[in-house]
Amino acid sequence: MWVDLRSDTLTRPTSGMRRAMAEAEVGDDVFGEDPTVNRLEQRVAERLGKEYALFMPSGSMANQVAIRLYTEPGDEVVMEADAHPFHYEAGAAAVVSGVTIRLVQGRRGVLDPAAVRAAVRPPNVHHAPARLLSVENTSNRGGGAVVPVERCRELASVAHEAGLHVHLDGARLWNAHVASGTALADFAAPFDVVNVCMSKGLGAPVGSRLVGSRSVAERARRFRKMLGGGMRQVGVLAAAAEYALDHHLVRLADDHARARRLWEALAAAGYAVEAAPDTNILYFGVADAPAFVARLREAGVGAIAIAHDRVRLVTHLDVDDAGVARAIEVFASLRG
Ligand code: TLP
Repeated sequence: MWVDLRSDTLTRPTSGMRRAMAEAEVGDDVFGEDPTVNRLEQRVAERLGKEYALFMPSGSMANQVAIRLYTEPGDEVVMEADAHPFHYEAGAAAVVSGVTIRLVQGRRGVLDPAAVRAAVRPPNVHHAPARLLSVENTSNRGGGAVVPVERCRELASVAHEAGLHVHLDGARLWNAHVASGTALADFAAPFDVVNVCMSKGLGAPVGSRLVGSRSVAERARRFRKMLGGGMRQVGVLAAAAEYALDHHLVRLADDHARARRLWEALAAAGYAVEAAPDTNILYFGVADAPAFVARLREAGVGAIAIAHDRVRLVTHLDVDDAGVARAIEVFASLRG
């Protein structure tokens, strides 16, 4: 039995999802004529309480377009030290937008408003002017931590007062919503623009949405085209995302419960676990993470060494209770 806990991006479309994809009504989305895309855009926008939700091929492109929307070359973007656009987007902000990134240390990936205020420097000829704050909810490298809605509001208001726009990297906002009970629209409200991914916990094969006002979406549509993200009969992907919203949102609670079970078992077995997971991501420390991950793989468990001494596990749609039980056995045997 292979239990793949490397990422929630690994999920394969279920048979129901594949059927929805096969039956999707499609058109050319660059012409704005794909009915399934248009319907999904409206549904996601409504759920997030914004005017528009533009289909994006990936979360990385959504984040990069968000940065491009609010900056010019030579500007600065502020984000938490563990943020995805800094660590995992191939340096795109430097290339696509020509910006510098200012990192602010938070706790479990969650920023402190006072630290953000302190990081935004007053206008001065020596400085790259800060134009955008990017907030990640949940925080991936922060152990899937939920940024509570009050914190989101405080961060946005500090940034807005300082004249910055505010972006939410909500690749896993669905998890934050299910774990906290906070409405998606309440989470999204403080932000000028929001990225939500359908291809993580929700289990769609491809696609994210960039959500904001109609005028933001119109400008984003141009940058999406510029980056080669204008796609044609993309309704087959939108149908998968729509199916995911209908069938895979509430069940994220199962992933969270399984992550918790894993964390408890690892702690009981003496692993150096980090904080108990809020959602579906957990980390533990080990002396030689790549070697340990290789041993796990041999024993049938997929994990990622995200640093020389730190391992990540992620629960998702394709890992059930039996998978978690098996993983727990393997972890126990590698300790013994
Ligand atoms: N995260 C992936 C990897 O890139 C690390 C993963 O396995 O977790 N924002 C956040 C918070 C993300 O975690 C990710 C993907 C993205 C954006 C980018 O989404 P994609 O992979 O669609 O470009």
